[in-house]
Amino acid sequence: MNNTRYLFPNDYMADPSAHVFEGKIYIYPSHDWESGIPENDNGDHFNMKDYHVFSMEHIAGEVTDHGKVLSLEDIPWAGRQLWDSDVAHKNGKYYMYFSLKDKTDVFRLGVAVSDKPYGPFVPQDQPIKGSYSIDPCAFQDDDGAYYLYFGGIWGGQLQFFRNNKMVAGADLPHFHEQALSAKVARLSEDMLEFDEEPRELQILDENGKPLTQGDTERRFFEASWMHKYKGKYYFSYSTGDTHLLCYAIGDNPYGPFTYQGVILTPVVGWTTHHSIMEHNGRWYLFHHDSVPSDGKTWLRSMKVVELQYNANGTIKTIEGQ
Ligand code: FUB
Repeated sequence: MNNTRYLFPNDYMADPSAHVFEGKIYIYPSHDWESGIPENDNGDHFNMKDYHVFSMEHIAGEVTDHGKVLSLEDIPWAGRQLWDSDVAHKNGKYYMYFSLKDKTDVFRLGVAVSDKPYGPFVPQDQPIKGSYSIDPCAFQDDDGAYYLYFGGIWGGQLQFFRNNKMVAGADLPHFHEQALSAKVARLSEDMLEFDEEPRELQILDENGKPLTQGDTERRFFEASWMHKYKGKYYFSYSTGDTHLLCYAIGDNPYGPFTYQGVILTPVVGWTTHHSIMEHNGRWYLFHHDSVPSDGKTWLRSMKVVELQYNANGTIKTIEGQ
């Protein structure tokens, strides 16, 4: 498969997180809809209220919609906006991690549990203790340990936190200051809590210096994803207002990571968000764009395209348009 393929033309789905579970490809996207809320920098127009799960037998296969698997009204601590999610598998159970504003309009990370990869998922009564911001990615290392990566600036609210606490008056760093970055925490054995205080994930430039806030074409904005290729850890993310999917490579799940380049150039639509998955020895980039909705950035459609590596382990850039 070389060409980009839209996965589900019947409805708007974004932020696809893809995994192989029980021999099938499962996709966990956000569910976009026309809520009529005007666009703003806080992302209020992304007013999602439920999640669906999709599966396919192989990458070119028919896509099955397993229907609604978790809804806002089933989550006791819910305020509004179900943003990006991801799913992990451990000891026969499936754990869906999701981004949601609580009743005070602060983004937290929730977890919901199922016996099946296709749900339905039953939410915990409270968000994950100590969690904040958006875009969880659950990564399992070869020793079985799981790590949760998360964070997003602007509407994702990361700029209001320092050292894992909300700080009155905290905001984005200045142009020459170190950029805010994603957070990473190992998950507890039962997958329901952080097993440690979230750590700052450092992304370094070619001179070993942390990226700065003014370096908008390389610094972290949102959409964390982690995958492993030939023993190296690849942290990929969106640069948000410059609309790139980029990646950085490290030697362990915590980093530091060194910036490498662009995976995907800008797509149609403001946001860009992805996951990377191997299936039958080939690698794939799942992502979204707003072509089918004629550029409406809050109505996105999920896609898949093959991803290729160079011999030195760098990723070949894919054109978004
Ligand atoms: O889908 C809502 C938000 O848009 C996601 O959480 C962000 O990463 C961006 O894709």
